[in-house]
Amino acid sequence: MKDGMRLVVISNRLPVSLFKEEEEEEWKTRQSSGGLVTALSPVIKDRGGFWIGWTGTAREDLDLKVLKTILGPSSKEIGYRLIPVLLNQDEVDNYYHGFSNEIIWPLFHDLQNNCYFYPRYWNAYNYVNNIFADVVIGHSNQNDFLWVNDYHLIPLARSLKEKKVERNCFFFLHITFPSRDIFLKLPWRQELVKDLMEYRLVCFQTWRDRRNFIDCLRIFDPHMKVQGRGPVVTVEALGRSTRVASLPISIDFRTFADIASSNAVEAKMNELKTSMLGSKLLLGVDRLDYTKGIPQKLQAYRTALETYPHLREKLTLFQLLVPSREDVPAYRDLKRDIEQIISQINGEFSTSGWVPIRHAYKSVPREELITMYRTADIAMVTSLKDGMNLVSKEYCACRINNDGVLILSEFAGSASQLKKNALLVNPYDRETTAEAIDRAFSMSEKEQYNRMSSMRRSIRRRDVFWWVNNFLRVSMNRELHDFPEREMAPLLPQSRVRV
Ligand code: ADQ
Repeated sequence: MKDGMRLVVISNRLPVSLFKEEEEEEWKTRQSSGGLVTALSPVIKDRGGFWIGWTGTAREDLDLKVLKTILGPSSKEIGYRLIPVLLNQDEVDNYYHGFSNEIIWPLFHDLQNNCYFYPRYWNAYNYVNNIFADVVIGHSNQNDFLWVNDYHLIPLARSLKEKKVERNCFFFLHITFPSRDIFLKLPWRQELVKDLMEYRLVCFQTWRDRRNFIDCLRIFDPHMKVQGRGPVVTVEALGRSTRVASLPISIDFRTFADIASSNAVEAKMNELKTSMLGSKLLLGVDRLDYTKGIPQKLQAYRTALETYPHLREKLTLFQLLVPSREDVPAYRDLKRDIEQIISQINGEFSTSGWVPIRHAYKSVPREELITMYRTADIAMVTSLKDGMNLVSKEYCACRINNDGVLILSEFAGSASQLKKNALLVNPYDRETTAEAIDRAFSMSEKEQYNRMSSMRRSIRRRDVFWWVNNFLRVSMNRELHDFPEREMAPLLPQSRVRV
């Protein structure tokens, strides 16, 4: 390990969540789903390192001795250490449900009507970032590479600085950065851009996000300077200088493709195909979130069934929904709306032998998900806005025969990479989205092959390891091989669980 540098990932949540079975006392852990975990886990696992994050449960509900005994074996099982941050119920309500999920998440996805700009949320956001800073200080040293992830932790570098602690902090924003007209609605807008400038690198998913950030900075510092060209530039603004980059996240392409070609998946795929009784499969896989455009997808499918009657009984929509943020009212409302639309469409179009929409509301094991990707003739992503969207890339990775069609929202970050070969749609435009469904349904094998093989090449070349390598390179001129392989990162002597 060069210079004793360790890879430390910091994010709101640890990559495992704690849960209890109904009527059972014993805590268990489950690996979390979600883009960030999917993307980073293979990397830390293979290269050593540790992960700092909140346990996902309020500390009032946790027995701390038990917590240590759960996280120890979990760390061993997943191959890297998990360092918990403990938050009480009030902090969870105001920092997580409040500032993160009711301000930044909707605002950055252009849905300002879903925002509640309560000052107590802002105070809790800063307070909790201070708690994270204390845990970081207790477990890391000056040599470590601190990779801070996402919008929950924007003030972390500033918190460390205020505590007069020097750390190498680099930031990646997984969600989009909004245009200035939207961003300016935030009461704490200047504070947030200043906080981002405290990192040595601020990295976005796409050029568009980076351009939006630089546009916002310009409002607060008209004399700002941008030096350089290409994916990484140096920005001098607000009395600080930092590098600002865009680097699209990706997936572990090879693992997805390998599992997709396994005998087990092949067998399950055949079973699933038989159960489709000759109908083609149109697949949706989304976290149940109002940014994913799920009602829009269902309505476009309804329009397709109305406008193109030959699709009836010949194209079935399977919508997989992973439960998410169930404590937030907007998410509960969305679930209800989706169920209503599904039952209306099924009521309207079902025949004695066919139900147009099947759906499942659960997180499914990876092999099952990959079986769905392999079986689906068409995958459809209709995000109203999305930082990247890993589902679109996972679907392509699993199409090992270079067939299948991807219908992709032009508002997903992955559209900038896949726009030539996916069928791009504006999910607000129901008629043209329905037309894309019909076009995908009738696309020739040759066209499918040409489009899919090209998308797969691009995703294979720029997989998650490419993403991590480039992030390390632009951050500190490091490569993945500068970090140890397959070895648990040693903890510092002063390390302890902060209780
Ligand atoms: P997310 O909003 O969570 O991520 P996305 O990129 O689509 O969105 O990732 C979702 C992940 O969950 C995928 O890896 C998918 O396989 C998995 N998943 C979805 N439904 C599932 C189910 N029912 N069962 C099991 N797994 C399921 C955020 C940003 C995105 C960005 C990622 C990564 O909002 O824009 O792409 O981070 O940076």
